[in-house]
Amino acid sequence: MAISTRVAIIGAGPAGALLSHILDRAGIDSVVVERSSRDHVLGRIRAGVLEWGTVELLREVGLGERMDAEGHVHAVNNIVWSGRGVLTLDIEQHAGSRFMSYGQTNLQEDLYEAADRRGAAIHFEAADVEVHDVTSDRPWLTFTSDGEQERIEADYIVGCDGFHGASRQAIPDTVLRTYLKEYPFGWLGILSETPPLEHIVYAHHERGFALASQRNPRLSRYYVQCPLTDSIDDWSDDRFWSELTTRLGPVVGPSIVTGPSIEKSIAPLRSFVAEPMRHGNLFLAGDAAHIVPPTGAKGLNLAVSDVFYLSRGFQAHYLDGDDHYLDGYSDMALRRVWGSVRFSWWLTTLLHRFPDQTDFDLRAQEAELDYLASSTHAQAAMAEQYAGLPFES
Ligand code: RFL
Ligand code: PHB
Repeated sequence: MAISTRVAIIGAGPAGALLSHILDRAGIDSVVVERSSRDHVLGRIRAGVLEWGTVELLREVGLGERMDAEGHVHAVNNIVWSGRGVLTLDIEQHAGSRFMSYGQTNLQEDLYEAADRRGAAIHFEAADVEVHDVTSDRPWLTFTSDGEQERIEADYIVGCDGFHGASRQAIPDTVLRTYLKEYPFGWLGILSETPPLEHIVYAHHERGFALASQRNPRLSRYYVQCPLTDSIDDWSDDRFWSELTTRLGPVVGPSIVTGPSIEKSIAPLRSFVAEPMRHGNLFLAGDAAHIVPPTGAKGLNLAVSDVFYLSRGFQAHYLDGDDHYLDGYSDMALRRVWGSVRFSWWLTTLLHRFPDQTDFDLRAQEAELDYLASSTHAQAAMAEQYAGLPFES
């Protein structure tokens, strides 16, 4: 027996779970298939910074309560380099909006709790997901659950299955254009149950990039740039703290409260875009269509803006018989995607140490940072992009 629904969603990460949540509020039924177990998805430590547009959207769809109680609202972030003082970038002053520290893990918990409350159809541990007939009026997908093959028929299929998912592969090579840039380093990230610094601090240092971030008043998140060949076994806690405090420099470094790490992982950095984000009745959203290096804190926010555009399109289609948002989805989403891709690439290039970098390149980076410190125009441009470009109407 096939399951029948309006929108079949592949992947229950933030993009897929949020899309099914918003559609449900609009009375549009959907079914979600997720490859991993619920605990596995909830155990992933990822993003931590929400743009204000993301915060407002989450509030609007009834997901704001815990976020507002536990999230930390910031008006500024800090940048340090060359052992100089701290550049405080006033995002609120320049861009007119603030941003929030709230872990993706917490948002994912909020999404699953909301899904439980409404009895949402999420099939976890769905193996071998394949999509079929995406250019027909009734595309369908198959998956295996407990050894049984299942089939879902839908009006639309949405691939929210991340960078390594199955949905993008269903778009023929003759249609799909991809753009990839891989950076020659990764980020080693740790979580520690220690009080964080008050503000987020980005550091450019000749030994490499570092970042001090946070999850809540008792939980800190820190990153250092490392070679891709490193493994977490190369990084004892002592080595990590020593490297982090050195890179944060003499003004900020001594303020770090160290303690045992409770999570440690290395992530590669890449920029990737797949165009178009629609083929027939298959749509792509979030990391399934694009990846940014985490330096600009944009990945989760882009997943949310894709879902905003797409859910608006489905509502216009089902409630008003109007397809112009669905038809414009790929172009509209990609305009915002490329804005964030460009910003994330720029900030990554500005703040990291590249293996083949010459002394000239290093001084040019420092000169650009000095310019940022001295020019309110440069600060305004950075603040506007960090705060997040507006959603198109
Ligand atoms: P996800 O979260 O990867 O979820 C995809 C889901 O699809 C499932 N899946 C499949 N399901 C069924 N069949 C298949 N064949 C499947 N293949 C995969 C997966 O199990 C998974 O559950 O994608 P989504 O929903 O698009 O969300 C994107 C965000 O997770 C990602 O962009 C951010 O985490 C990126 N990111 C950050 N973004 C921000 O906006 N602000 C930040 O501060 C920020 N920091 C970060 C980050 C990512 C990082 N890493 C680990 C790359 C920091 C780091 C270190
Ligand atoms: C995080 O808190 O995980 C974080 C913060 C800022 C970034 C990237 C990640 O740019």
